[in-house]
Amino acid sequence: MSSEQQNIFEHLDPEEIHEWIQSLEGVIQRSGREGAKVILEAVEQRAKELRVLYSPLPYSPYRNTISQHDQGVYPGDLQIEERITAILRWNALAMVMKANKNYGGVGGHIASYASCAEIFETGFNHFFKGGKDADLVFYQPHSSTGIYARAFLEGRLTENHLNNYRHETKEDGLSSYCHPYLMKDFWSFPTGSMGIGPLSAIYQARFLKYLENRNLKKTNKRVWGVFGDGEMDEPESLAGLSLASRENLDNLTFIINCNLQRLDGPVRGNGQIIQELESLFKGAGWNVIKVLWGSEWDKIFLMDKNHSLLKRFAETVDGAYQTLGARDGAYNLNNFFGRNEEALKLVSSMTDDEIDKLKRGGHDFKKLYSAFQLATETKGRPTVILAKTKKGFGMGKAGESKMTAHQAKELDFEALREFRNRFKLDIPDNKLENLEFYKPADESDEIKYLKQRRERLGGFIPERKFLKTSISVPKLEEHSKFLIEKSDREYSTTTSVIRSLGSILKHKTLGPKVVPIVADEARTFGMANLFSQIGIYSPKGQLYEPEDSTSILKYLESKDGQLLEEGINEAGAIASWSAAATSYSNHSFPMMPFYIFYSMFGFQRVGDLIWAAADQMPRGFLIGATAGRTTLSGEGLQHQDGQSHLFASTISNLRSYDPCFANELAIIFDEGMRRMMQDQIDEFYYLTVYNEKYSHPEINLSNKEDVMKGGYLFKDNTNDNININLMGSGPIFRECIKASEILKNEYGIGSKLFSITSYTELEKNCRETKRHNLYNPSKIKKNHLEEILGNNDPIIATSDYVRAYAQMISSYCTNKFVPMGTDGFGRSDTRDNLRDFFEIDYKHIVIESLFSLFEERKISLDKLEDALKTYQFQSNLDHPWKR
Ligand SMILES: Cc1ncc(C[n+]2csc(CCOP(=O)(O)OP(=O)(O)O)c2C)c(N)n1
Repeated sequence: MSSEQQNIFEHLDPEEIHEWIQSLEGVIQRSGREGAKVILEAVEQRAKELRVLYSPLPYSPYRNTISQHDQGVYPGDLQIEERITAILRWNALAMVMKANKNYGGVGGHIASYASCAEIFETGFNHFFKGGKDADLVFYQPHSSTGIYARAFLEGRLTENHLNNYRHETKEDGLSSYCHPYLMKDFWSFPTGSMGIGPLSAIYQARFLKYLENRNLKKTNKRVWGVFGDGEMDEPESLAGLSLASRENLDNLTFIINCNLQRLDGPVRGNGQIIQELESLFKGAGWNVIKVLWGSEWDKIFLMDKNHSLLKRFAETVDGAYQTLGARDGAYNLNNFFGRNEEALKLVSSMTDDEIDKLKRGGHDFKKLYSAFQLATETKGRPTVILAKTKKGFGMGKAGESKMTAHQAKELDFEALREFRNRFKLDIPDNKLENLEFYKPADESDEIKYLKQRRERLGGFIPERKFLKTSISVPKLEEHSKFLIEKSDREYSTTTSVIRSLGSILKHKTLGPKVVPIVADEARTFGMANLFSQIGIYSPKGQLYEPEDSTSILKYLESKDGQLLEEGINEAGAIASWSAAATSYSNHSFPMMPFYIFYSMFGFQRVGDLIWAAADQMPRGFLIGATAGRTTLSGEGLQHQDGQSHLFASTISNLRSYDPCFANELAIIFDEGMRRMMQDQIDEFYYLTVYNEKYSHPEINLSNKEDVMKGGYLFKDNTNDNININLMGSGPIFRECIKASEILKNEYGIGSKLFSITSYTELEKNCRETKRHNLYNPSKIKKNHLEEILGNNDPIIATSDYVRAYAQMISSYCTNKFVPMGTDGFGRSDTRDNLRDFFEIDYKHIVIESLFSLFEERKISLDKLEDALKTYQFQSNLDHPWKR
């Protein structure tokens, strides 16, 4: 209450306030709480209309959303579940301690899982479905040990596995966090990089609805995401919240493990993260369920007629809650209850020990169960459960609620004994000291119960298991027919790939599998015709008449629309792409996403999301359009991409290409589709396409293999005297063609012209050959570069990307190698001016060629100096990358 409000409040007639409260209580007696709610909502609405209430508090009191009265009966066996959880806690802890003891320094965390063991066990025993229609669960990464510990009890992992936690180069090694690439049968979603899990979970839930609304596949799957409260600071964690409610994703539940701590300390020392998150999620339209206090608090709440507890909760900030959590009952009595006389009276009959045992809601199965249950029953919107927990719960002095909890990797023997006693574990001292894993016999109640529960829910999770389904791909001549019909028409590679996509979309079996995705750039890339052809996905259909309704290219939104228009949201678009690209593994239902974006706003902008997608072994196309530092002529520094290929080259299951001509592009597109969809190879594709228009040669399938390997001999312009090799990728290859003619006509120098479709793929081939030769010196092979070269003349290699791109292949041949590139900040100008500025145009290719031949003593200094005069280079200026 502000001081102004306080002042008004003090001057109101207390009797009047009392009467209002009494009449509310009367309504509750007569019409129940639901009736009272309806009346209050009507009053609130009127108050808003009269501008009396215009910004009611965006959060509710600091207590459980579900009252004890509404909680329902717990359907599980609490005692057994508690015993199982205790065993899991122990094995998870022992795993980390052992790993650090045995092979030191590999890290691992104890405190995170300690805080969310009950959250996971509620899910595993009662909600997370397994089997054919398994739910998609995102696991808080630092809790992976608890998930391994469970799989150990289930008999899916052995003691050997647990002994090799974080020993990932070993065959039985368990990965630090949830990494599908490293444990292909186990994990499905990587969550190690904070923020990516929440965003991905939302788009996975949305993709399930997309499949259903397009009548492709109906499932009963739900998406669950367990995330840390600290993780919610990441912009990506929050980026998809409004989409989730806008699209009514009632198949989605987040459980935020609010242990009020992150790595360095409290999440919001001076605030209340739970209230903050409640406002955020509520504002975004989510159903919010708070699980703050355990069952031991129920009786105290019942006695608290004047809400003294709520008052104390409201005035206690997270930093204080953490301290209270770390201290004993006596401290809590004095420093929490003791600060309010009424509150103190409520616990007057309790001992310090009883006060110490007052649990937070996130450690109470009954409270958690009712929240999970309500989440599954909520229709029309997603639910977030804000579960208040304690970081390092059970770690005692070694970590419970301590500032240093996150980094704690061991407990001393005394602390281990305390831990054992607290959780009533049947582990003798010697086994405790040796950190022996504990597994009850198969016929024990615990193991039987745990297995029964999983059986009832369909099977074990996490498990990455899917049916392999091959989708046939039409012949190249069918989907890119326009390339076979000879035409001198000039068009860009962007137009070319969109035309191929258009044909694929019409294909009977593959067409419906395509998921075109844009981030508000469809018109930029000439895809506006797709709006009406395949429709824009919108679960609400189209509730308005579009402005262009009379046009055949009208903006058409529909429930079964195919195109995903993600808005100006590259992070969301890539998460959406990942969901479609992993449909083959998550739903045994392959789809082929095709996300086209400004290449500058791809890897650079959302590189970590692409990295996480790669971890999931996606299948699909990423199309970096308006590519190149100089080919995108007008947009300037933040738009002109000269580096994405370098980022792309670091991802091993990504095949990236930078073709110049439409025929090369069609070959790559065709081969990519065939390999991913038909042959089901775990790789994905990044293709850069440009907006420069020029004519393209006819398709020549004899080059197909070389195109895929990264380059081929485009034209042999050599003579019997002096020669050079000119290599180029993307539209800059055309500068090489021009340079080749000038070298021939004006300087009598011959050249071999190599169209490089991918320096990255070429480098991979060379790298592999090099390794083969290293281990097989008697069976030396030539790499693809040497095979196509067949000479030892100098190589001038260029592209519309930074020099390092072409340079990747420089060490794999003995030829003198001169890389050229567009290093430096981009800027707006015409293409010609930019290529001149970045010193990659035909003139600079000519001069670099002459210079390297001069260095090889094949041409004279006079000839070189004449050429320098001809072109009048601005050698007095700084290098372009410094300007
Ligand atoms: C993008 C990113 N930044 C930083 C980290 C390092 N990191 C790992 S855990 C952690 C704190 C997590 O806190 P919270 O989400 O509250 O989880 P808790 O362990 O407290 O349950 C941080 C900063 C990371 N993994 N990813």
